[in-house]
Parts: sequence; structure tokens; C-alpha cells
Amino acid sequence: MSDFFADIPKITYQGPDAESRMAYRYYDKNKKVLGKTMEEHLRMAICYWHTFCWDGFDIFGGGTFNRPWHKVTDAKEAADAKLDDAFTFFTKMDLPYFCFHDVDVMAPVETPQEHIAELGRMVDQIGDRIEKTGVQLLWGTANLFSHPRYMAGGATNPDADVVAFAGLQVRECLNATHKLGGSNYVLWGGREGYDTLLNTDLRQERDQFGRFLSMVVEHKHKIGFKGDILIEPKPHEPTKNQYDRDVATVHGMLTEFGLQNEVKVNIEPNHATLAGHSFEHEIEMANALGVFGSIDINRGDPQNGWDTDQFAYDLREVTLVMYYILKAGGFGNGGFNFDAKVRRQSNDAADLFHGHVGGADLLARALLGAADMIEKDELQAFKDARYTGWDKGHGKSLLDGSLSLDQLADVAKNENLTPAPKSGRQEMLENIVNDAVK
Ligand code: XLS
Ligand code: NI
Ligand code: NI
Repeated sequence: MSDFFADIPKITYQGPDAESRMAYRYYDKNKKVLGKTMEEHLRMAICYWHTFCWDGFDIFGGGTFNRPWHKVTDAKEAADAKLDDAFTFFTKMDLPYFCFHDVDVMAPVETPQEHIAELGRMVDQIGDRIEKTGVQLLWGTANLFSHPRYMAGGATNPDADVVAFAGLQVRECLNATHKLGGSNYVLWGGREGYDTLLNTDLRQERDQFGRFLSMVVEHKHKIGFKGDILIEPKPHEPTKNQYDRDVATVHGMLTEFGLQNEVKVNIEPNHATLAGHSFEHEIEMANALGVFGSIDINRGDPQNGWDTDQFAYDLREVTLVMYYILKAGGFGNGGFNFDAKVRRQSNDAADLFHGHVGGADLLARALLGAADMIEKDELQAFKDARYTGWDKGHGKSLLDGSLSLDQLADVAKNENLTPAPKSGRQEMLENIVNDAVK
């Protein structure tokens, strides 16, 4: 183990007046809110890729971060060193979960045999760490977008040999996730899309996507994995157009392939905004369609159009999101994964802590505010009043299918209905939300 994090203490709850910035001000893991502890509600996870793999490079310059594990020259020893420091960080943050891609934890390899052996070597070590520290796996995922072989896609690649390699990675990673007791398995289709229609057979690629996903679900049942399979919608970046662009589109594809009861979604706010939606829209759409699974919590920057993966900090937005999650019954297998990275200038060990401490405190405050909103649920009361009339009369028979358009029209005509417009009270409702932000 390096001494990279040696100067930083284990992060504990010290209350809003804490003197140190290396402390939780709001996240008190044992505090009960609406009958469950904060830890149980929020199910927070640290991601391996942004926090331990990225070295701070951007398209104009090289890495700025000074991580000891990046300086180890032997690739396998570097993977081991990274694992050591990752689990030190998880433990010091005292958050319950982590997430990883297969290639995040391994030394780089080329052949299928090497892939199986090297991932297996690391999974054994991860299993030992899980046992020793009690940190759990929220989800695993296979990276089907970084290696050049995936430049034209993973499951939707025009070359069936590439799809076979993708199948190998997914089988190995799903098996590993199962072995490590993971709660979910995620598929993010970074390159499952196209750059130009001129070289793309949409129908063919859609069929490949559907069949590949069905195979993943079949394999899950075959090995007895009880967690959820999750698709992570994103509209574009890196491809010009991703097939899984948003929650509603994913649900349409799941329905086309008969998988709507087998697969849920992992929603990321920065992906929602790239698709032209609000974060809360995607949550409510997933709730409405019965596919809400998990969240990759982060944010974009309204002044540029990228997936900048910054740590979330808009308390009003996250309070409202938390309200919708609680209303839907909270997380099942899902949780809040910090799919977020510190900025390129935030280059030392302390910054990794500040990012995650702030993220955890934001979620804890949002939980407190949302719980208050639920206790005297003014938003629900307003909605209930707004939708009265649908459990009786022509409202009821319209929904249960017993009314034709002719009959509906005759109701209006015979009863001489001249309904007056009723206020939607948007400003009053916005005031209710603002009052809950604490
Ligand atoms: C990229 C995605 C990625 C997934 C995991 O935009 O958010 O990080 O969460 O492959
Ligand atoms: Ni993500
Ligand atoms: Ni993303």
C-alpha cells in the first residue's frame, strides 16, 4: 500500500458545524429517516474508473494527476497497487459500495485467454478485499468501448468476431459480478450507435442489440444471478447517435425484444441533460414505465455540451429527484454511484476526498429535504385534487375501455359540459420545493 492517503483521516460524521473539511456535515450513516438509515436509503458507491484510472488527461494535454499506482512500471503490479489504494480510499470514505469495469481493475491484455486469466486473478483479490473490509459491489460492467476493436461498437459491431469478443467480456464480467456478490450488472453502450448512416444498417444493428441483450438475460438466469440487469441510457458521445438515447427509447427497445420485465435503467443526470431532458424527467419516466433501477450521480456544465461528469451540487434539483425516488419506494438493488470525476486541476489526494464528501453530504441533505416534503405531501395533495374524476363516470369508463369516441362525445353534448380552465399553480408548487431545500 502506498502512503498516498496517509495524511487523510477516516471521514466521520461531525455535524454542520464541523471545523474540518474532511468530515461529513450531513451524511450520518446511522441516522434514521422515514424508518431507514441514511446508509440504507442512499446506497452510495465509489466508481473505479474516474477515481483510480483517469490520470487527468484531456484532448489538449496529458495527465496532471500524481497517482503512485500510475508510476508502477510492471502492468500487473500497477493493477495490484491500484487495488490496494482503491480499497484504502473506499474504507476511509466509509461508503458502502464500489463499481468497476473489467478493464479498470486489470493489466491491459490482448487475447481472450489472457483476458480470462487476468480478470480472474484480480477478481480473486477483489473478493479477498470485500471480505476483509465489508465494502460491497453495487455493480460491475464490461468496457466495450475503449479498445480499438470496439471502434464500430460492441454488440452492434458489423464484425461478428468483435461481437464474439464482446460476448466473452460480458460473460466473464457478469460471472465475476455474481461471484463478488454484486447487486446489479450494467451495460452502457458507449459505441452502440453510429457515426454515419452511410455505412450503417440500422435494422441489422438493432437486431444484434436485442439478441445480445437477451443472451445476457438468459445467462443471468443460467448462473442464478439475482441482481438487476441495467441499461444506462445516453443520447450520444462518443458516437453521434446512441441507440439507447433515453429512458423512453430504452423501454421501447426492451418491449420490442420482450425484455421489459427483465431489464431496468441506470440513469445519469449528465446523460439526461445531453438528451434534452431534466434529471427528474428521466426518473419519473422510469418510475412510470416500471424500469427504475439505479443512478450514476453527477452533473454537466450548462455552458458546454459534454458529459463532464462533475460532482453534483445543485441541492434543489437533487432534493426533487430524491422526492421522486422516495415516492416510488426508494432503491431496490440500485444506489447512487458517484460516476463523477474531480477536475483536471484538482490533482492531489485531498481533492478525491473533497469531491466525494461533498457528493455524500449533498445526497444526505436532499434526503432530509425530500423526507420533509413527503411527510406533509403538498405536491401529492395538489396532484390528487387535479386528477379527481377518473375513478367514476365517463373518466373511469374512458380508461377501462368501455367508452367509444362517439359515446365520449355524446357525454359532452348531452350533459352540455363547458368546463372552466383550472390553474396549474406552477409558481406555488415551485415555492413548496424551494421551501424543502435545507
Ligand atoms: C459514460 C458512462 C460510463 C458508464 C459505465 O458516459 O457514464 O461511465 O457509467 O460504463
Ligand atoms: Ni455512467
Ligand atoms: Ni456518463
